[in-house]
Amino acid sequence: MIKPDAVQRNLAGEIICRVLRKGYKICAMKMLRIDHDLASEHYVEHSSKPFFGSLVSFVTSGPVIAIVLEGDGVIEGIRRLMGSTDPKKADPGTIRADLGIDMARNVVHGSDSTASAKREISLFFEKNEVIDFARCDEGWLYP
Ligand code: IDP
Ligand code: MG
Repeated sequence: MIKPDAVQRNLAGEIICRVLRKGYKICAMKMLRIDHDLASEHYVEHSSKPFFGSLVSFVTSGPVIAIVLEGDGVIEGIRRLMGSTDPKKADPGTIRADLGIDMARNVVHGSDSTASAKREISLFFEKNEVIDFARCDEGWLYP
């Protein structure tokens, strides 16, 4: 997910470009304004943390772009492209190090496991909104 700070700063193209250049496929994408309930559900694992309130208000402060990606090892791969949660500690060359400002304004969210990806995708997308490339012509499978 491209967070509101990145949408506001017109960084969405740069972020999507990095992800596509790596070879991952976009299976679904939508811009939306997350409401309080969806944000709370999305970040439920952090509901007891002291930063939960500010996290929810930040992620609901403006539009986000939710994206479903496909690719070999995509979950771990995207987390590597994103870099550490704190942009100040993230490795140079990662999205968060290069574009992020601080813990809140760290420009992107990425699912951290297959289970959380499934859960999060279902919060944002209907099944028929997600492209299944395996059901497209062979040429679409891999570049
Ligand atoms: P992640 O986004 O790298 O998976 P998580 O630990 O899942 O990091 O935290 C979710 C989001 O909550 C982070 O991206 C960050 O924006 C925010 N966050 C995490 N830890 C802190 C903190 O200690 N202070 C403020 N915000 C935090
Ligand atoms: Mg996380």
